Amino acid sequence: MTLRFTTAGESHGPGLVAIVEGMPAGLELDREALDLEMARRQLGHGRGGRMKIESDAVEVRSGVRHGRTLGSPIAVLVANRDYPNWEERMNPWPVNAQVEESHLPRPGHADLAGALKFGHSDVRNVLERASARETAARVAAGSIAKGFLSAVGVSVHSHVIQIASVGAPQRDDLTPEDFADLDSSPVRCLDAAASEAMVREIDRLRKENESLGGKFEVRAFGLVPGIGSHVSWSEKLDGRLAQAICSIQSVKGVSLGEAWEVAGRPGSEAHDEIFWSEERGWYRETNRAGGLEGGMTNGEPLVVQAAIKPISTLTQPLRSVDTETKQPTQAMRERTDSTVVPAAAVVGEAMVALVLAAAYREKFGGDHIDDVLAALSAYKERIGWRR
Ligand code: EPS
Repeated sequence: MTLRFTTAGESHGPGLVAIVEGMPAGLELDREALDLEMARRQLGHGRGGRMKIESDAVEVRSGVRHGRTLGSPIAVLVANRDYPNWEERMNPWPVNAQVEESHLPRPGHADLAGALKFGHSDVRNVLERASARETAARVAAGSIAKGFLSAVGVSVHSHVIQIASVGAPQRDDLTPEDFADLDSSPVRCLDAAASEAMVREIDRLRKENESLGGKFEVRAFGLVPGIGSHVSWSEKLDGRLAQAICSIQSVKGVSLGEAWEVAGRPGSEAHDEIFWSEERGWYRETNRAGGLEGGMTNGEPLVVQAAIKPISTLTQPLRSVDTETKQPTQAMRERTDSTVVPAAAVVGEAMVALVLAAAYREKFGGDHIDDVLAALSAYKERIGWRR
């Protein structure tokens, strides 16, 4: 048994859909927790006007009854409240109106390659799906994965570690409790001084018609060793996490543990020495590997970082070419966000949760959540895992 999910939906269409397949039956889902995840993705200094329109809520259409999963596919809907303003332009059916096409692709966006590939003269047919609005559906799916992970003792958290050139100090000692009040930070950064500097930088660059990128980190706690596998490339958890994170709109780089730092260090300072004690069982005193060795979890917290490029919709557009006339022009100018790094961090949590939940489903199987818990408990017993 694995866990699969897919999303559907355009940014200004009627709404978004996610289907999550492979959850065990009997898992209790918390409706408020689902809606809280959706709201967390909408936070963050630097969002644009659209977030004042949307107020995302998950509507469960199947797979759950009276708060518990049935073991059948779970379908969720997230409405686009902006749709009534776009009903002519985005109607699934023909309309009695002249709908203007967009021919001005943005550098850095899917616009040009997507229009060429799919044969669209209107680049809106590409940008509507490429839009990061789709991540609302991922967070809906991820919130279900988080519900499953919580039952197996795993929690997933994120924080922003850089916006534009403003970085936060690196912390190695984080625990789940450190993330408790993080959503009250306007940029979801754990360091108060860096947080203020990030807000100032967003305001400064926004006035200069610039967009901003940055970095976020996702950490997962409570993992047992041996999730993922060393035996086949497609089962290696490192690769699965990298794919999931890099599939998030605007993410251009991913690092697992201290990847970029250890590349420059001697081997003796690159790894995490192995210890065992009666009280703790297996443990490490460092976590340079970010909880991953040989494509598997090693029982230490998972640490994943992502680099995000600045949004490609600019209020002072870059040079482009009109796809119809082939004349030089400026890229399209649209309502947009200045930065999405705080929101992307929440999306990163969802993607990590979905990858981890899938790997747990593969390892422990089970049709009912109690089967999963029994298999997990037997495994912990066999390997002598004491955490
Ligand atoms: C997005 C552009 C903006 C963002 C949107 C992603 O939307 P609009 O074009 O309607 O102003 O607000 O993100 C969301 C709607 C969301 O829910 O995250 C883009 O082009 O990627």
